[in-house]
Amino acid sequence: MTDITIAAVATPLGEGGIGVVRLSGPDSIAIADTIFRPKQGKGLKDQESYKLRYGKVVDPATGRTVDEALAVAMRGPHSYTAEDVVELQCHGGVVVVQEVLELCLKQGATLAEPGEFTKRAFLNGRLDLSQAEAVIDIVRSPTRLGLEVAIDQLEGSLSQKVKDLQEKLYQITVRVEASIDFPEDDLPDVEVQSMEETMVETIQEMEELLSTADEGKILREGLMTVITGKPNVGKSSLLNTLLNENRALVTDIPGTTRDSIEEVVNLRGVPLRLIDTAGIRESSDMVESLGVARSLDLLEDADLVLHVFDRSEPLTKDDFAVLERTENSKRIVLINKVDLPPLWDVDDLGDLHGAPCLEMSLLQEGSEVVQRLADRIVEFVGRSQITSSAGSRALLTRTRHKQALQAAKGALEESLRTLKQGLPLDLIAVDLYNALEHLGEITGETVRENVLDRIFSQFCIGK
Ligand SMILES: Nc1nc2c(ncn2[C@@H]2O[C@H](COP(=O)(O)OP(=O)(O)OP(=O)(O)O)[C@@H](O)[C@H]2O)c(=O)[nH]1
Ligand SMILES: [Mg+2]
Repeated sequence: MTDITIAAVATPLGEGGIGVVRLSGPDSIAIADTIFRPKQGKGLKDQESYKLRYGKVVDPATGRTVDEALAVAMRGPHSYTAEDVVELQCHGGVVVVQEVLELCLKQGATLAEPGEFTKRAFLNGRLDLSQAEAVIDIVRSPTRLGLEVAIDQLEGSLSQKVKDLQEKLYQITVRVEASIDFPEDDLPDVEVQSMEETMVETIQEMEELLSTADEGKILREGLMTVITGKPNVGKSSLLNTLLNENRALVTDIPGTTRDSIEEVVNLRGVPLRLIDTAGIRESSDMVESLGVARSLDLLEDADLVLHVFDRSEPLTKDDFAVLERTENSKRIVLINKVDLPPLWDVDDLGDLHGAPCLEMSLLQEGSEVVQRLADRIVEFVGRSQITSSAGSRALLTRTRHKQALQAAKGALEESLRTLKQGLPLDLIAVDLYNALEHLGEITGETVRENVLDRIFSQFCIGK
């Protein structure tokens, strides 16, 4: 455990009912006692854990009252970080919480880095890494379903599944180690066969868990859905229709949207991170070309592309240029403005490689379009699978988990091959240890410092 005591504002910056300043570390109670004067009774040092005290926060240098507040001490290991923690609940104003925080820093606390409280909970063994990651997922969850998955992960659904896999690998490793001293030929066939069976079974279980990765990622982050097309086809109208509000400017002037606009919509339980972008065309206008460049970047990262066309205007090379860009993406083709006389039909778009195609009039249909599009999107992500599974089984929610599990599976497959070839058992043991190490990356047993830093730097300060 560290001897540095950290402090941070734990609530969002702004006006609110309360604002919480949080301390964690060996001196948190002593530091709090230098600035908190309880109305009655003794300082926090002589108070029971978890007991809320009413009093004032006072600058010890000047005797000036900074705020009235409630204070609570939570002694380690029974606290969020497993260290001594104090929370000062002040009035929720920008200046007041900042002043209370500065007093804590003057009295010897160090400003916490993003996610440092949760990182300490992990380093002190109160949470494993996948559980610590779930904390940030709870804070950021885009929908209720996403929240359920995050809560399950915090409660250990993924950790338990990984532990089960580790246990199986340990069992095989123990048997391999025990047989290493035997000459090759003496290893009974039944023993080899039974090891093989356990390996095959474990590989299958790993595959099952791997198959949850897409679904887990969508629930955690939302499906990154980029609306694209040349200018003036109705992209912003589509965003507004899906949101059911006038979020983006809609005009009949091509090039209205300059910068991308992102909003989250919940489409029958599927969280969509819906991004309206600048219409793509060659432009001499500097701002517009910057917007177009951003649109193209977003297309690269999209999980799903909604490509909008205007059937009342002739197809141009801009339409086909975008089509070419999205050739390798999952895309849905939306042919808009069918209330106007048509100038082309869908065959003119050429081979769409099986992309679903929908004709619509955003001007006339409104909510009906939403229903039809929702059907297609839900089909696309296979939501029946999502609702039935979320909340009841372990899901891989991050690319990090997926990569580690893939590596573990690869190592285990290698050891199976080695066993089948009748090669020396110590070779098998090496691969098994590799597989165990990769599994340990998910729960954080074997993870490197720089990976930890990367994970926790995504958190907010005070979490
Ligand atoms: N007749 C008709 N007009 C539509 C329809 N959908 C959108 N429009 C009109 O088309 C024009 C352009 O719509 P926007 O939603 O701003 O188009 P955009 O693709 O976002 O355009 P940029 O931001 O310039 O790229 C507006 O005048 C809309 O009212 C439709 O289904 N039928
Ligand atoms: Mg627009």
